[in-house]
Amino acid sequence: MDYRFPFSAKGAIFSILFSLLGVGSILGQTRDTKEQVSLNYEYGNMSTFISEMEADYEAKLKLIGELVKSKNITVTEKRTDGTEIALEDVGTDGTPLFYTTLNDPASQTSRAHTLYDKGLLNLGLSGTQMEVGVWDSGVALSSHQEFDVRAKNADQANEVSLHATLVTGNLISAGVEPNARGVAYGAEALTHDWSRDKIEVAEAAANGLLLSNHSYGILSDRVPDWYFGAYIKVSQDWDRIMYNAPHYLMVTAAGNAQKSFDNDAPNFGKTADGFDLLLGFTTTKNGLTVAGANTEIDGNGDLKKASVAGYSSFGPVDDGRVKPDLAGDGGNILSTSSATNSSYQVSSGTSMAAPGVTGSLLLLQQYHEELFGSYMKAATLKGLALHTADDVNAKGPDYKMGWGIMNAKAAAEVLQNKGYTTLVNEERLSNGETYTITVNAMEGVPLMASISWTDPASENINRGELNSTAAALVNDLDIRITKDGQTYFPWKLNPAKANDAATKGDNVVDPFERVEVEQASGTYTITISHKGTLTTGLQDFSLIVTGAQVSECSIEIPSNLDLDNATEDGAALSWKEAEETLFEIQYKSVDSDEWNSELTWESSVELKALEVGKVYEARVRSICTENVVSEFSEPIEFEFKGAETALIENAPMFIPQELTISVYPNPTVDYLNVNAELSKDAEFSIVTTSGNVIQKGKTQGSINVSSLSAGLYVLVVQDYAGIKSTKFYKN
Ligand SMILES: [Ca+2]
Ligand SMILES: [Ca+2]
Ligand SMILES: [Ca+2]
Ligand SMILES: [Ca+2]
Repeated sequence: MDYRFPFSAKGAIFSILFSLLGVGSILGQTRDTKEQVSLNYEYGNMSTFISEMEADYEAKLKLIGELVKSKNITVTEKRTDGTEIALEDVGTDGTPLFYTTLNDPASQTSRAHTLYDKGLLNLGLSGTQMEVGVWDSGVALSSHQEFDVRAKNADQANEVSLHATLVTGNLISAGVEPNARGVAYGAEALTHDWSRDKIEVAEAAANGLLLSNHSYGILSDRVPDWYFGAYIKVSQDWDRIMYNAPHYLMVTAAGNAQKSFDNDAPNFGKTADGFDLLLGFTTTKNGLTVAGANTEIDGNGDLKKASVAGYSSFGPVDDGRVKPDLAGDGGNILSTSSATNSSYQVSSGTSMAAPGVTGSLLLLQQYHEELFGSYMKAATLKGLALHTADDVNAKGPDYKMGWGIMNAKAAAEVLQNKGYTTLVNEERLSNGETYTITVNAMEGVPLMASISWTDPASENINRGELNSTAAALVNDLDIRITKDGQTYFPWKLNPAKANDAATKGDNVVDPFERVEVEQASGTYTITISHKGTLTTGLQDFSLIVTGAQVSECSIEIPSNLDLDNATEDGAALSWKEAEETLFEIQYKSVDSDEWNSELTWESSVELKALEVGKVYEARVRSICTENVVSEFSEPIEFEFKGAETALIENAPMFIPQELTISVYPNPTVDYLNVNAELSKDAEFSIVTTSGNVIQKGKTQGSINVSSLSAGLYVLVVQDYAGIKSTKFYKN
């Protein structure tokens, strides 16, 4: 076989060596990694903007003072149901804008629990040493028993808030009370009150903050109707913060105004229908707006049922973008209360749905750093969440739950299979440029490609026009998939028919576009281009592709491992060759516990420095990416005697490779049938692409796989005739 580098092989070798040698990255968001995140930020832009916001904030304080005097307005209120309200902003038209906490009438729903130690994916993720920002009506009760020293009062606010404590607990509670364990239960929360929120976030983001949670919003019963769905100054400011700090993502609760009757002039339907209720920073282009849902998840982490919660505010925003972006469970969440250091409380609302999503996103950042040594850009993280959300109701997005229910398990699997069956690429488009890539579809699963980008803040904000359809989008990128003259378009929604199912076509409003090819087969071209002129000259974007055979690599256990020949200098071993596959050969003397390891793209290796008279064993495995590996083959044994070296006969490990297997149907749903001559002692195991055995037993041809969650697996069958593996897809 020729020595040749497959798909990005040099990088792969380097990173594989890196991880195999255990030089693994430092866990968590240490100072170094935070600096790394912010290394490429343009400090000038952010610090100028922070100064502007500081001046703006001082002016607002003055304005609020005058309003309070002249109109006898109450600045802060605490209602009997616990809702906290404060006058924090003034609109461009002079409207006082009150912030309100969003509780109203988790981890399972977002599938974050599958990422924990002993979870379905068993990734050991809990957010340890990761930081998440919380802005709320006050700071959390940092002395609560669930927080150890992990909840920090980060802006010296005096007000300890029940709401902030509930939100923070939902994010990081250790699980002293197991039913109240937070989604990222090892993470640190930097808690802040909502005054000066933009300024504080901008400073933290410039220093590497990745995520912040905002379970509050503008009070909906005190604004003119044109505010609903409008892209206003607040939306612009937050988009500018995210544009200047491209690793930072803001997560906001959609609001609980669905039944408020507060918008008398919605852009679709009647007031009572509940559409067009999004306000303020929930209408940003770059942030993630979370709806509340009621869900049912089964033991495999698969979504069984989902409906939008009765309180959750619907979109659309006036320019027709998909908002809210996605949904999480906000119903009856048990969390930390601020009453005492050991008290708890159940609450509901999009306030509780948002931290479930924020915490899951934090775990995905932690996972990405563990796998690849760096954090994702915010556009990549958001794109990943929207790409992998469980679609609900009609196919495609809608204005109630966006792209569907957050699925951290599916998102983690995309990262795990990167370079094998998925692509997660951070790219850049220059003005006038087109980006093209061809991919081979995996049979039996949909081919899906999406682009996500952090768009520059729009210069045009709404200052009072009711239901203005002017698009806030600045750089209009487009993704298409083509094959044999046929073009597949992305999803789009029509705000004039807000209750209708999504259609496919040219999307001119969203900074996230997803294209799907249902029965994909063969080679497809993915093209990314842009309309008009890129105002900034270039636009970074993140491309995610799933359901593709990115690498021809074989994830199967290498077969026919054998002793080729031996000389005085060493022994040569060989095995069956495979395309684009890196092999790891391990060998050791049988009286040693330490394996020696060698990596090669070839199907043979020469072992040197062997001691005459010693008995050695050797085994080999396939490596497709650093995270997609096969199990090791059964070892072979030989006594090294120079040219006289021979395999040790009757070694129980050496089995002639005569077993051939194939499986059907593939993809399968409930049963996988094995086509092979099997004895009654034949055994099987099912292995994830990252090498975890998740099911094993005896088989004589039919294996019940109904309990597996959807995804790619390797079936390993062992019988007297040998051991063979093949991959299959579970739908
Ligand atoms: Ca503050
Ligand atoms: Ca849908
Ligand atoms: Ca509107
Ligand atoms: Ca577009």
